Order: sequence, then C-alpha cells, then structure tokens
Amino acid sequence: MFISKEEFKQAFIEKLQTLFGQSLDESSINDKYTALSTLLRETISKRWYETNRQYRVSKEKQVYYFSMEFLLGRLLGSNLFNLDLTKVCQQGLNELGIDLADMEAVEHDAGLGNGGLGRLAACFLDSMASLQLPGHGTGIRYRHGMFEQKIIDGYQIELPDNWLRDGYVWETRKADRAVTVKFGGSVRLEEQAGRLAAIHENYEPVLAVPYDVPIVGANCNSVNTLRLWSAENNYFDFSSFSKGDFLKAVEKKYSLEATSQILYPDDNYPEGRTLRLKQQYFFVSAGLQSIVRRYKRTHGSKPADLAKIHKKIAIHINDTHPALAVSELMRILMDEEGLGWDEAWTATWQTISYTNHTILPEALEKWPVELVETLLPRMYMIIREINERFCAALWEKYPGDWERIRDMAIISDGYVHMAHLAVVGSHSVNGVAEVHSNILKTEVLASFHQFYPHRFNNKTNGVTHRRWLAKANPELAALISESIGEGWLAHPGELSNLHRYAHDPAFQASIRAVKQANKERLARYIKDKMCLTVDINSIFDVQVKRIHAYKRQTLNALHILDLYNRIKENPGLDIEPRTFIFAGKAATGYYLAKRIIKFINTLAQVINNDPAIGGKIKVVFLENYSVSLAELIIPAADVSEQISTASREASGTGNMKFMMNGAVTVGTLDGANIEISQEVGGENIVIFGLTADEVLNYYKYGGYNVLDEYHGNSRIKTVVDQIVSGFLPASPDEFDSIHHSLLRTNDEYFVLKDFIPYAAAQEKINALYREQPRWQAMAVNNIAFSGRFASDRTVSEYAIGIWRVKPVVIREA
Ligand code: 26W
Repeated sequence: MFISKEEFKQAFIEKLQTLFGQSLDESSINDKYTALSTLLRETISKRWYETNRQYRVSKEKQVYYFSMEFLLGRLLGSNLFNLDLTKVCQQGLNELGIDLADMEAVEHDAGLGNGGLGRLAACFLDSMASLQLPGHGTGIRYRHGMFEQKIIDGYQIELPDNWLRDGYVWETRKADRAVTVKFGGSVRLEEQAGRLAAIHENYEPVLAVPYDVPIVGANCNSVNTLRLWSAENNYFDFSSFSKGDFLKAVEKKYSLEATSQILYPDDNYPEGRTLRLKQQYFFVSAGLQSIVRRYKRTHGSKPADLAKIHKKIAIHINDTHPALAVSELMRILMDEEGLGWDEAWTATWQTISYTNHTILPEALEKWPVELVETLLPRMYMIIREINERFCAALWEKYPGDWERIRDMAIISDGYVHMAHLAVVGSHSVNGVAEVHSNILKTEVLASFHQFYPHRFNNKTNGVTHRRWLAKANPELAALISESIGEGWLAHPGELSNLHRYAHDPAFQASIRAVKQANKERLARYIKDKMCLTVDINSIFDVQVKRIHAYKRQTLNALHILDLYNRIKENPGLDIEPRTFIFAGKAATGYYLAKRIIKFINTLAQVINNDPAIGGKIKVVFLENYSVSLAELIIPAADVSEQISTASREASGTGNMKFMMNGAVTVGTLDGANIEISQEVGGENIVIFGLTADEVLNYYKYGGYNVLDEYHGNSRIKTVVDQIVSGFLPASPDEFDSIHHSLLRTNDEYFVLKDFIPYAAAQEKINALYREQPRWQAMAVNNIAFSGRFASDRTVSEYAIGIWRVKPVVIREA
C-alpha cells in the first residue's frame, strides 16, 4: 500500500497507464476516478481476503444483517477515510493538479434504498466493520435504485436511476457462489426413508448470483462483506429461437431476471405487489442458502451440527421485509438438512432477531394468503404450521380468548401478517428509539409483549459520525480535533469535551466561520442548479427527508405562508432573514405527497419573486435528495426541522446528522428527538407541540375537532383558505387534496392543532439566533452531545444485547 504522497502519485499514474493506456493529461475525470478506485480496491482486496480467512479459522460467530435496502451513497470518499488515506491522496492529487472532490463527484450514488431504513443499514455496516465485528450485509443488487427526481414546473418527475451505467468498481461478481431460488409450482409430502420429504415440483427456478461489496472498517484491518443478490438466468428458449421468434426466445429470460430490476420507491407507503414479495423471498432464500453452505464448511454438516447453528450465526431482519427468513430457515434445516420440526424451530428462533421501524398501520406488511400460497407454496405450508403451533400455545395460556388469539395469529382474515411471523420466529424484537419501543410494547404489539415479555427491547438508532461529521464536514472535524484531540474519531463519546468551549468566544467565532463556509458552498450549489441567489447571512432552515403526511412538511409550508402574510401586512416586521430549504422524494403513487411538493414550489415561486418582502424570506426546494446531496446540505444548516406528529416517526436519523453538524433542532417530542433533547438539555433545543401520549389518546378516544382550530384562529383560517382560494398561481383544484387532508379527514396528523405552538417555536428560534453568543453555544452543545447518536454505540448495543458477537481482531497479513 502507498504510504507516502510520492508513492501514491507514482502508483496512480501507473494505474492510469495500465488501465487505459493513457497519460495523466490525456485521461478524463472518469478514468481518473476509475484508476484511483481500482488502486484502492487492490489495497482493500488483500485485507478482505485476510478478514475472510481469519474469520474462518477463528470459527467465531458471524452476524448477517438482512435488509431489502442499503442506501450506501458514494464509497470512494468513505473508503479513503476509513483507510486513513484521504490526506495522502488529496495532497498527491493536488500536486498533479486534480481536485479529489471532483473525482468523488464522478461516482454514482448507490441508491439502493428509500430513506431512513436503508441509510440506517448502511451506517450499521460501517460501524460493524469499524468495531471489528464479524458482521455482513445481505440484500438485493437492484439494477435500478431509487428513482432520480426532477422538479419540472413545480412537479416531481421520476427518471430511472441507471447507477450501473459506467460499471461499479466496488463490486465483485461471484458466479461460482450462485444458488437457485424456486418460485411457484406445487409441493407434496412423501414418506422417504421413514420421514416426510417435501417434494417441490413444476417450480420456476431463478438463478441468484451474488455481487460482493467490501465494507472497510475505519483504522483497523477488518473488511466485511455486503452480499447483494442479482437475478440472472441462463434460460434461453431455443425452440422459439429456431422458429425465428427471437423476441419470445428472450422474453422468459427477462421475466425471470425482473426480480432484481427495481427498488420499490415506497417508504412507509404500501404497494403490495407480487414482485415485491418475490424480491423478498429471492434474497432471503439466496442469502440463507449461502450462509448455511458456509456454516457447514466451517462447523460440520451433520444434522446435529446444524441444530446448533444459532451458536455461530446471528441473522437480523431489518423490518419485516426479510421475515420469510423464519420459514426459509425452517425449510432449509428440515427439507435440506434433515432436522425434525422441534430441533429446526429451536435453532431458527434463536438465530433470528427483528427490528421494527414503523408503527404506521398502513405500513405494517401483510400478504394475501392466495398470493403466498401460489408464489411460495412451501413457505405457506411452513407458515401455516408455525401459526397452528403458536395458536395452540396461545390457547393454552388464554383458553377461550378467541379475540386475542385472532388478533395475534400469523394468518388471519385472509392475510399473512409479517410482523407476527417476525415476532414469533425471533428471540429479540426491538424498536429504534425509547418512545417507539414503548409504543410497540403498549400499543402495536402489546399482546405479543405480554406473551413474550423478555423478547422486547430498545436500541436507539445512530448514524456513522465518520461519514456524517468527519467526511461531510472536514472543516468542523479539523476544528474539533484541534480543540479536544482526535480521540472522538474512535470514541465519539469524547465529543462531550467540546462542552467546555461552548461559551468560549474564540471557539464560537471558529464554529461560526465553519458554518458560514458550508453555507457558502451550499449557496453556490443552489445558484448553479437553480439560478437562485440565497442570502448566506440568513438563517438556513432545513427540512430534508421523504415527503409524507406524518412528517408534516405541510406544517412547515403553512407557517411560511403565514410568515409571508405577516410580512405583507407589516413590511417592517422585524425578523431575521431566513432561507427555508426543502428536499425529498415522494413515493410514485402517493398523490398527496406529490401535491405537497408542488405546494412548496408554488410558495417558492410567489415568495421568491415578491419584491415587497425585501428578501426577508426565501424558499428553496432542491431536487433529487440523496445521500451525497445530504452531505452537502446538512453541514450548512442552522435549523433542523424534525416536526413529525408525535408517536409517528419511529426514530428519525436525520435529526442526529444535523445535531452532529451543529444545527439547532426545532422539533416535536417524537422518536429520537426526545433523547436528543434529554442529551443536549432543554435550553439547546426548541420543542413544541402535542406529546405522543396526547396524540395516541386522540386516536383512541377522539376529542379533536379540526374545525375548532380552523375557526378559532384567524391566522390559521387565512392560510388554510389560501390553499384553495386562488391566492396561489396554480389551477383552482391543484391543492384540494391538501385542503381535504386538513379539513375533511379531521387533520389526521394534527397540523392545525400544532400550528400556533410551532409558530411560537419559530419565533423563539428567531430570538435565539439574534443573540449570537447564545446561539453559537447551542450549536457547540449540540455537537458536544451528539456522541450518543453515533451508530458505533448503537451497533455495540446490538452486538452485546442481541447478537452476542465479539470483535475479531484481524491481524495484518
Ligand atoms: C410498505 C412499504 C414500506 C414500509 C415501511 C417500506 C419501507 C418501510 C420502512 C420500514 C420505513 C422506514 O424507513 N422507517 C424509518 O426507519 C428509520 C430507521 O429506523 C427511522 O429512523 C424512521 O423514523 C422510520 O420512519
């Protein structure tokens, strides 16, 4: 590996020559990117091989994190960072007249996820490797990831994400590790050698080919594996081909390969398509087959060896999307490895653990029985048996309590309830923030908690501080290290040492200068992309996340409209200038969310072009929110908007990223906001609105009438009327759905109920910002107390409390 700048330059130039036969001057930025990444891969590959070898010989327990989504973003920068090569490369490249940042920008984001859940999985991979834990990812190699969003005339337009267009240097195709996944057909049970064998016939085989991506640990030798499965097929219909029907000859091949073609762009919004269920079984089956194969090589292949699989393997399911792991592991252990039901069951539930990420009723997965039965006949048989045995156990404990048994059954009302399968089939069930875990125990899964009290626990989310602080905000990272040393990089808890600088005027000035530079960088981007000038001395007030009714972008937008009205009424209104920045994608089929985007853009059009408001406020909607765009936006934020209806946001993770970068949160007592508030202290955060208990009470017992809010306050009435009055330049019925969601369905997310408290919270932000020393102290304290929200903390809690895995220190080869 190159350790000096000179060695690096030489290796880089050589790589350009051997790969492309080009000199530095002749090569394009893409070629330079490929040369640098390839160089890095060679370093990584050696460690990767060693890690795998040492894992094998150590025979230590391995964890597999099963997730339908891994929202990795770009890897060049994070790999350089974790290998501690950023500086050498940067300096070397500078001397060659190249900017590392330009090269990083060449990489297509791996957008293999929707939002929170997928990005969390990516943060966990980084933390597992950096904590030297033997933990790997299992997922799908989508040919098209999250769609690219364009905003045209204020509307979201979706374009396919062709992220593999230029190849993907970080992956390795492992054709020899391919496995077959069987769909459809029929299964019969037949007595063979004294036991029942399941014979699966007339199925459709899909070949699953793994592509491995190395996950590089920071400052250690560990390189773990993210294994992404791709549906491929050698099937070729020769008879059609020879008849000259070329299209038909390839049709079947493509239909089989469709399984891994697209990521469903739905986040907390149900789209119960057959193909999605197919994707779920596809990667679960392929992943488990490959894990069991490897287990047998290391730990023996007799049934008695497999009965102990939970001692050496932990499988974690990221929400219920991989919940078929329960029945599939049963199938493998029984049908392929010859275990009896009881042995297989004990091994299965002790291997699997489950995290719930949402309590929105509509987002709890359930699949129609007929669909499961036809697409996955063997799974259905096993799930039915699990259900019968589970219901029998319930009957024993609650004899005659039919209602309870029906509520808890895995199969009921014609559906397979995936959360029930996940809870019954695992030894641990966790939520992702204290309040969320409590709601699981007392509301959503209350009866399961009563039946299995020891299974339930909380693991508050975290984010990798390496990407979201060190890499995204290098100036801030340097300032922190200058002040408290570099220990925080390995031990983010040490950030708390910054607390003592909170009121130090020199430190405050430096923090402010860093923020200012980040705001300039973002302002340049906005100018480039949208030809819009924003005032870098205004408050950058940011809400970036998926667009969803419960996240209440509408509340933010209505408050902006109210502010606009007030400035129009009183042009002298004494407020700090503010730039309201939004970004986020709407699920393709989510009509209301799409209208919210149009609404924000329409507001922007009105406000940004009204000279009468003297540039006091501006509204920006940045298109195509993604991991890499988040890395640009978050370090530039002064204010972090975390304003979901209390109880609805399981945790949130953006809230943590903003905090780490010194933004002040205006938020509800929801998800991890509550713990953020406890950690940072009430004086360093602005909290408003209903509590989770109050919201849940309204849902249960009623008592909220939106018309009381609407008629009770003229500011509220004015903005609500303006949605549909023709005040905004849009077709008359453009925003009916938003109006409807407030007044016709009794404001399900309490937007109007929280409106006045929110406006008051915003006034408080305004006043605090004007007291700069006070504001800067808040910013410093937010950074100082963000250590708890590093995913290293979260992942080590999973490792100790759920997975029971220890670090394996990889020695250099
Ligand atoms: C029906 C399709 C569907 C349903 C739910 C697709 C995806 C989901 C995910 C579970 C939604 C999700 O991403 N949840 C988010 O998970 C984050 C990580 O734990 C939390 O921080 C967010 O609060 C939660 O909304």
